Formats: sequence, structure tokens, C-alpha cells
Amino acid sequence: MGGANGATFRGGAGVDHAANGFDPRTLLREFDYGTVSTENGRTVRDWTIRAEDRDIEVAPGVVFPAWTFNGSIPGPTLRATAGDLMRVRFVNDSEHPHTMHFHGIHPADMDGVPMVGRGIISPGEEFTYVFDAEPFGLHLYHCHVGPLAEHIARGMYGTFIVDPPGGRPPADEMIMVQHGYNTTFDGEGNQLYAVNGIPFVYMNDPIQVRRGELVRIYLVNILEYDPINSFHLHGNFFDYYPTGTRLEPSEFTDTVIQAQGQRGICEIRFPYPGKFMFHAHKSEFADLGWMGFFDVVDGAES
Ligand SMILES: [Cu+2]
Repeated sequence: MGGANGATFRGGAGVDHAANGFDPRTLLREFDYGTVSTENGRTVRDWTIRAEDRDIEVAPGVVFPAWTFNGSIPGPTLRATAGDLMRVRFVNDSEHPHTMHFHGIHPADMDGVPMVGRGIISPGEEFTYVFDAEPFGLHLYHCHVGPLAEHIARGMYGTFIVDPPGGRPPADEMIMVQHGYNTTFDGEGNQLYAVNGIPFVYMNDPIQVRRGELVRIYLVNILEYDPINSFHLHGNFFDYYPTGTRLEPSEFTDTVIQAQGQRGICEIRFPYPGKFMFHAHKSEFADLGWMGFFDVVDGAES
């Protein structure tokens, strides 16, 4: 491929998802509600998350020595309802010290940072983080061990969604975690950019959505070394709910900018069928992996 399409792998070969042990096409719509039980009349959700060192093929032939939560980049999307008790057992099966630091509202000793509460979880050790699911919205979790930039850039992040009481209107829901790979390990920018683990994956396999159906994207920026990222949608506009902690949108737009750690919810309906591109509006990030397509199709509601 060349000419206007560029000498690039964006429309070419993919990576071996099976060998990687995770598939961004599945991860897109995968929400982990945990093991549910009731204690004293209250809903309790339990998860076990393992830190694992893993070699991941991030582009054809490019293997990145990642540090992960449960073997995938990003880690699993945990999901609860406001007021639930969240109990996350963290097992460090990595050769490096790590923590799980959760955003949201919780006591200091559950913050997952060095020298507070249980602090650093050494290789072979474990700790269970327990906290209330609040406030409702979209939140990050990530490792908080120094050098922090490297622990994050290696892949140690994920999201958790706290649904409002009564939930949100029915929609085709998906998670998009914006991130990158500093494959030279010089801490100077990134060589690859992606959403949900693999550059260009939704170019090679467009995300199929239904015409007229509400699409809800949980959008997060955890890109390291480059502080600002963005999401731009072609041929359409969407409602934007910063952090997802209010039920009224703050903006009707086709582009949102997120600094590192920022997140929000985008709600879209596609009036026209066909392929619609989405990408970082920083063109360099798009050219290096952060771009994809929605494929809007007519069809019966499932
Ligand atoms: Cu770490």
C-alpha cells in the first residue's frame, strides 16, 4: 500500500490476538461485574486481579514487554452500581512491586499508594482493596509505584464504571481507553498509539453499530509521556458527560480533549449508514495507531 494511503500498516496485517491472550475487539464491550453476593442487605462485588509481566505483540512483529492487570492492556473494566461494596483482591504475580490505586472516593488506607495503608505490594504478596462504589461515573485504576510514568506506560491501568441508581438509558455500550507505547523506553513520547491495546485494530475491524441506536462510549485518557489526547468523530456529533458523574451532558460536540487521567461518556446516534472514522485529532497520534471506524448498519434490534 502506498500513495495517499501511505506506507503504513494501518490497513495491513494484524497481530496475533490469541497469542497475546486478549482481543481488543472483545474487550471493547466486556464489562466485569465481579462475583456478586449480599452482606447485611448490601450488594458486594468481589474481583481477583493479578499483576502479570507479559510480552505483547503490539504491532505486527513488535513485541512489547508489558506489565499488566490480568494479562490485558487495558486491564478489565470493573463495573458496579452506586452504593455497592467493591472488594478487589490484588495478587502480585509480577517480578516487580506494584499497587492498585483507584480513583473515586475512599478511605486513605485504600488509596493504593506507597507508605499509606498497606502501601507497596511486593512480588508474591497480595492485598484486598475494599471501598464503596462512589461516586457514580467513570473512573480509572492504575498502579502507583515509582517510577510512576513507567509503571503506567508499561500497561498497568484500567477503568471502573459505577452506574447511577436506576442505571442509564439502554444503549450499545463500549469502553475506549486511550494509551500508547514508548517502545524505545526513552520516556520521550510514544512510537505507537492505541485504544484498548492494539494500534489500528478498529481500522482493520470496524466497530459495527446500528443506525439510530444509542451508542455509549466510556472514554478515558491514560496516555503517558504525551499529556493530551483527543477523540474526534466524523459525520456526527455526540453528547459529552465529563467523568459521567452528572446525568446532564455538558457539551454537544464532535471532538473532546482529555488530559491524562481525564475521562467522560460520549452518547451518539448515527442517522446514516456507512463507515465513519474516529481518531485522535492530533494527526500524529492518528497516523501512529489511534484511529478506527464505526460501521453503521441497518438491522433489527437484537
Ligand atoms: Cu506497577
